[in-house]
Amino acid sequence: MVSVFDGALPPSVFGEMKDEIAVLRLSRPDKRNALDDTMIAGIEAFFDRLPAEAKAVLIHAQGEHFSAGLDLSELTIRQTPEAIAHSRNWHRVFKLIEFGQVPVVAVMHGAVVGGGLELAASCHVRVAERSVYYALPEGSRGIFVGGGGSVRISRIIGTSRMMEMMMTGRTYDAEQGLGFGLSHYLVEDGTGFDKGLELARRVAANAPMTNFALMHALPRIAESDPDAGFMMEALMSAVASTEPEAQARLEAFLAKRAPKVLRS
Ligand code: 1HE
Repeated sequence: MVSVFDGALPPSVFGEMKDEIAVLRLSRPDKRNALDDTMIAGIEAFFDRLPAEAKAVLIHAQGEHFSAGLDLSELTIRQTPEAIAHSRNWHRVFKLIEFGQVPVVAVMHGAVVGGGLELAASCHVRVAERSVYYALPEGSRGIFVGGGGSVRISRIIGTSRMMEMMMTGRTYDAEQGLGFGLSHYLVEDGTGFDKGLELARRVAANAPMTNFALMHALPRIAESDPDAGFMMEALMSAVASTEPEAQARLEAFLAKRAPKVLRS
């Protein structure tokens, strides 16, 4: 079957549709999915070409590791303006993930390191297989995060823990990462893709306006001053609840046609 992504992506990034879920696979296992400029451009092309029927995205990776981070061979002999442009390019592409059209689920395994963790942090729901470990080895490489990590990772685990992680070069395992929110789910090795797909399908079944509010309004409300935040929440809530989709769902519940919220 011809895919909307055919011919548009480099060999190191594979894209396919699984019904209404767009799946992106990091496919450079020989280099442990180290992210070079071509892969970053491939991720951008994938998000640029998301078909209208895509209701959620699933990102996962081929090989033993999710990603070894920035391709360090690209860091040799660069001038400062070029280095700034490189980081700003990652920012632009990862913003397509965080503030794009649809929610993104990441399935991680093995090393989730440096820029690989920055990529995962720009996704909305994260599943970790037990083999996962997290690190920010920038400190020991003499560099600094450049893919949005100082904003996104510090927001997830706190500035203090991120600082310590980078200063000492420590790694955290899957259980610890679950505790800090680096993943939302911890599953057995080999089961992450199925779990991620199940979650992506669940997210895709939400009312589109709810997903829009969660992706675009919630993070901004959380970072605004409380007074403006409460106002923005009231507006967003009014927009969502007056949508026909919301009205239909509320009516279904009141008519006892919708599922109850039960302990899982
Ligand atoms: C790479 C990279 C890379 C592997 N850039 N080529 N990231 C790091 O500091 C992590 C560096 N990588 C590692 O620590 C290890 O490769 C792993 C623990 C992830 C995997 O180990 P292993 O034994 O399975 O593989 P390997 O033999 O180390 O690597 C296989 C090949 O991938 C090898 O190339 P080959 O040509 O010799 O086969 C490695 O050189 C290559 N490779 N990782 C380039 N990262 C926007 S700013 C973000 C800043 C950062 O991300 S800093 C973190 C960088």
